[in-house]
Amino acid sequence: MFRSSIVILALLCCATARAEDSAKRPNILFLFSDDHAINAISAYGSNLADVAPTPNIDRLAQEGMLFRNSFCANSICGPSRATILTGKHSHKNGFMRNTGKGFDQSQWTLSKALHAAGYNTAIIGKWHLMTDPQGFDHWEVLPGQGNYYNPAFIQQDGTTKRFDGYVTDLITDKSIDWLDGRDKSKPFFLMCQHKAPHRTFAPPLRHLDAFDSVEIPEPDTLFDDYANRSKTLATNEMEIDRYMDWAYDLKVRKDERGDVVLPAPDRYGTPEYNRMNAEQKAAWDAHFGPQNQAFLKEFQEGKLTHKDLVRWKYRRYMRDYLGAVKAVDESVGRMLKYLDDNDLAENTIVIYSSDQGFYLGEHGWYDKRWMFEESFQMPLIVRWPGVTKPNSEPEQMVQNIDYAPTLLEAAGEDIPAEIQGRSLVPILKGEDVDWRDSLYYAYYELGEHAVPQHFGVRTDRYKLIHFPVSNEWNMFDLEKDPQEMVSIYEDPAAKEIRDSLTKEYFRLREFYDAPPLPKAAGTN
Ligand code: SGN
Ligand code: CA
Repeated sequence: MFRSSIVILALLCCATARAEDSAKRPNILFLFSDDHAINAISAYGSNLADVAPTPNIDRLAQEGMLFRNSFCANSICGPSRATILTGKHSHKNGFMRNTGKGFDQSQWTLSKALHAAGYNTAIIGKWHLMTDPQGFDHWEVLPGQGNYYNPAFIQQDGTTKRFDGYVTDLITDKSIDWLDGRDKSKPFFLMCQHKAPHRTFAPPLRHLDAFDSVEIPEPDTLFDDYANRSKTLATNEMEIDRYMDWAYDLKVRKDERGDVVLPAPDRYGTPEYNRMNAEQKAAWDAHFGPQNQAFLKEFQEGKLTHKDLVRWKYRRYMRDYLGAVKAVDESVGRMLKYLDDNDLAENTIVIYSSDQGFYLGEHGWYDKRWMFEESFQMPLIVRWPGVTKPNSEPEQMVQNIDYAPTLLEAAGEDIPAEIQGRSLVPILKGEDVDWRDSLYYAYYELGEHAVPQHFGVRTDRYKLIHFPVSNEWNMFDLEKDPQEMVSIYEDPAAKEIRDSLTKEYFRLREFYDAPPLPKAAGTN
């Protein structure tokens, strides 16, 4: 009897010690959006951000650390998410493009590792990796790209259920509900992942007119002529001018147009509008109807020059995009408030990021994919109370391969040797750390938006981009030419830096064990 009491006591002590340990392990709240450019986050500072502040994301930056030199490994949705989950470049996790067989769930992932380490894990919102999520106690995800209005969510039992409302609000409600009902004996890892502000850039009804009366500044490169760089820049299909769809992106429906024939394209119809209920349609029509009529009249009367037309599209695009961002920012505010109200803020790491950057008219574009700064950059803000110095901005170049090892170390777990990224924990702690001085980039998609496969290296000052199919190289001095308008690859004065960057590019390809490059066109 006496002996068994001792055993029980010892077991209890052990369990208590473990419970205390796990109480100390930080919760992780991963707030993620889709296609949110840093130029649309006021904490990062830009002309645009001045007219469209993001106070809640900014609060996170003021209370935490904002990474100015944060980049993705492959600027496209599924691949970025696969990299975050695995800590590896696309060629190592197998998810190289959005199309294909889907994410290989037999491999190591951050969610499985944190789950095994005793975390209560969940993912809610956009997933986009095709195979069902694994390593999550709870998941509820959008099918594919998902919808903005009255969206469907795939349930864990495999069924799909449609919910009334606006997608960003629903993802937030569901995230808060999960936090409320979670297993409170464990630390949590919640990935709250928005669809917004992804194409079709649909704002919530409450923000339809939020930017109607502000002057939206225009990027210097809106009318880029694509000279002095790879010839593939001019053959892409992501220009606002030629590739924004009238109904789908620009919200000018066919049934509103009468006999007005707009310049192509006009491919998609109006999927979001068709999902709305009568009340939602009425609010949408009340907002867009009169504006569209005024525009169509001017257009029909021949009052708009080609540049006027591009500017009109740009403004419509930006108002809608920024309206969608405003709701994401409100979501961040609600999530932070939940942590405050529930005494969770102190022991929770909060991260704000997005799968890649996005063109907000720079180079005349929307969409992402290119290794140019606007889409290569990824927002990254981390608040870890007691660890990150408030309002700090580290210099180091970081990449989404670093997220998984960072969160593992934060959770007190070992980092598997196969992981290619590095833990950011020393940087978060403000320690002096011997860090990488170059990043590797690889883009593999073929098809939509006609951006060619390309690969490259970036240092703190220079960038080298390799287009193997057209057998071209571009190089930029980011200090002298931050908008990347003139390649200096052929410039004899840049020979030394070109040689060292080329060497570094091939070194990195070897270091990350990259697969062979695609062949030049016309060769086999
Ligand atoms: C969709 C969009 C594209 C976008 C890709 C990838 N077309 O296919 O414009 O580049 O997603 O975006 S759409 O007609 O379906 O809107 S990603 O963020 O998922 O990678
Ligand atoms: Ca994306």
